[in-house]
Amino acid sequence: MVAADNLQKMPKDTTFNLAAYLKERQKLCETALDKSIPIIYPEKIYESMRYSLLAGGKRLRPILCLAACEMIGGTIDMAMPTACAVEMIHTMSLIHDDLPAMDNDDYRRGQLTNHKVYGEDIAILAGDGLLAYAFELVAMQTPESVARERVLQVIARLGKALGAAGLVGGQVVDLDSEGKSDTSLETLNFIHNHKTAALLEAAVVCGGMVAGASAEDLQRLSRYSQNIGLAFQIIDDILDVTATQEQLGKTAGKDLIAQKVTYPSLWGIEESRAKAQELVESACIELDTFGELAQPLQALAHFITSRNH
Ligand code: GRG
Repeated sequence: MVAADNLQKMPKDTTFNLAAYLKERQKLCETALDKSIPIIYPEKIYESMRYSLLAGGKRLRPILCLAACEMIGGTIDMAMPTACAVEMIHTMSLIHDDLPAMDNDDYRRGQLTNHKVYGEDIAILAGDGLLAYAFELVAMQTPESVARERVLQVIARLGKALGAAGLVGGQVVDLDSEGKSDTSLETLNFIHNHKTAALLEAAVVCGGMVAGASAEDLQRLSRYSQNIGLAFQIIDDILDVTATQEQLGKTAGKDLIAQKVTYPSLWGIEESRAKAQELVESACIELDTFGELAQPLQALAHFITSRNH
């Protein structure tokens, strides 16, 4: 959930109430996610999937997906299955990232990691289950008002964002770079453009696709989200050194322990913050052409740099 002190740092906007917007959207997403996975036999796997999926989290990706769809002229109903799918994919990537074979973390979203509660075998399968179900959800539950061709485009875009050309590729290079103090800025950008920005981009672009955005508008959405994706990661790196475990809901200071090169380790904290701010400004400019309709996505971009968890 969004901390009030965080929102006070947001640029003043007399017409758009981001705090109220986030609260309402988070609630909508929580309800849809809760309904999406009932517990049936074999209960253990559904419980494990729900344990991580419903553990809180900012729900930034589904909220971005819904906002992009609405900006282009679509409805929440049209985008909700895609929004939930993106959150399921994000959650599965967190479950697998936390495994002993990867980041080996004990805490996530303020609670014990999935494998600490259910064991490694079930945690791997819970991630697999969420990933598979995400695609089924988009294919089967996107309403008829969305042309099937668009649904196909969304499925393809999500697949591309996750595989070796996206999250998986970014994670591989990230694992390779552990303990290497000579990691270049180019490699660091590769890692985060793939590991973090790719899914944020897919969330936004797929939201636009569902609503039938033109190729030109999809390009704008893509540039907007690449910029906020990198800004998001820069802030994530800063928080890793400045925030507490309670604020983060996961172990703080992990990058230092893993001897990872990060944006603050290359540029320092103040310059990193300034770069993140620049990226957010560039992201917002991409959407100026949509006028007032762009307010939610522009406010969400600013939220990324002002967050404290
Ligand atoms: C996708 C097939 C497939 C495999 C996963 C493990 C892996 C491959 C990739 C790692 C991806 C990863 C963990 C990226 C980090 C992204 C990131 C900055 C997460 C934190 O996001 P927040 O702050 O978290 O939005 P909440 O909990 O608020 O949702």
